[in-house]
Amino acid sequence: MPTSTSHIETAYSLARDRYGELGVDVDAALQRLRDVSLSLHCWQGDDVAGFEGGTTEIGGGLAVTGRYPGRARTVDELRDDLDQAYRLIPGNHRLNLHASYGEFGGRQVDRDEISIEQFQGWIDWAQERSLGLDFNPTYFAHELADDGMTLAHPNPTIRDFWIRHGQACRQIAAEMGRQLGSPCVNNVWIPDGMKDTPVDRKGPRERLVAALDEVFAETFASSDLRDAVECKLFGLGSESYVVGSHEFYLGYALSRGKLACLDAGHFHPTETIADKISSVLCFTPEILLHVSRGVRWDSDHVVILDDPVIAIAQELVRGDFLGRVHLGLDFFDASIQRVAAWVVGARSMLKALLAAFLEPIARLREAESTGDYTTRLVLLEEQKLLPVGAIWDYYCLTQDVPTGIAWLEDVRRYEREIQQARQLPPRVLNAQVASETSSIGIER
Ligand code: RNT
Ligand code: ZN
Repeated sequence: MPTSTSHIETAYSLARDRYGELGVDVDAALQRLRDVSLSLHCWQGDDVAGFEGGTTEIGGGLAVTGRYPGRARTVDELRDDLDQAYRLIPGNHRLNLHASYGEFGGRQVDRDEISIEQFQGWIDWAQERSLGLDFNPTYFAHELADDGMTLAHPNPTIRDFWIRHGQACRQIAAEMGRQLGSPCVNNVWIPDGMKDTPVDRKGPRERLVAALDEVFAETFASSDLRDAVECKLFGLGSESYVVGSHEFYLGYALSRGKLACLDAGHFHPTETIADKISSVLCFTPEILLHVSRGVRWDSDHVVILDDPVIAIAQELVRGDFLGRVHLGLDFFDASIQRVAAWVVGARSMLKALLAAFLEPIARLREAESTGDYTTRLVLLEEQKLLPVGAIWDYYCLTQDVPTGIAWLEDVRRYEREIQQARQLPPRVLNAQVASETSSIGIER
């Protein structure tokens, strides 16, 4: 049985007093949490398949594993699933679209030919819901990306194709930002790299600089568009060399006034991104984070409330960086309920931020600045078991989303009523239609 409202309110009031004793203003923390907007990635809903209708494998060194039934197969299904996810995540959040998720209407529109036409439906949909949109060119799952090179490709014809794709995406993204009145972050990630040790590390990087400069040649208002570039250490099939490495894109972003995108799964397996935030933000006004979870490799597991995520949230809050950091989620797990995956990931990120807003930061700072590292350590340990869960429940209550795990019931109902029919193979559906029609006397 779900916890009653009065229990939640009582627990909240006790918890608030407890935090108050440490000098923490809980109401102010909740106000700050309300202002946080995460960009929910569309690709968790359909295993990064998109709507181009081709049969090309995902490629690009990305891998989605699992066969949980009910994957969204159409734009409408994905929108239904997103609506369901947003209903269960407290706050107002954004949607992050990939270029392969346009409304192509069964037509073959190649990547270098896409335009706002295929995305106006998404903008209208977002407008109705007061959602901001973010965007990504799709440099994978395409025959011209099959050999593992796109913008850094040695063949100028292929390179130019991908440059045109990048340019088209910026036009679309800027128009999304303009119409929605909220800058659209357009994030460039390319898979380019090599499985085995290359002898020429320089050539592809020089080509990539030149190609990116062409992609970014057109100027757009920063109120409409923000460009980001995402680095990576390695991918499947690009284990030995990735053209767009961390140093490459950090240099590119800093020299060209772009946002560096730090993905939590794109560094050495034991390397976390929390410590990078305050360094990079010394030199650039804004960055993009892809909050993800690598398990042994860049596996894009669903985000949970683990130490790396807690550390990211602490850095964002302690450094007062939330106004300068765009927060995107990036994971794709096809082994569990896909709507639940979104909800768990988003709620965990928000929980981490709530915990960070609730830190007794004044006392921690004072201890540190006076060299009292003992008190700092004791306080940091103490705060781990403070009643943040009671504050979270109350936040969910006030935001009109289910508290505790009651949201899972909601997902299960949605799964039964909406997603289950998607599991039926066409033969079964046809047979069903046939039996229904024959029972009312219609000839097949
Ligand atoms: C790939 C990058 C990239 C993708 C999405 C689908 O390693 O993380 O952000 O996950 O573009
Ligand atoms: Zn990413």
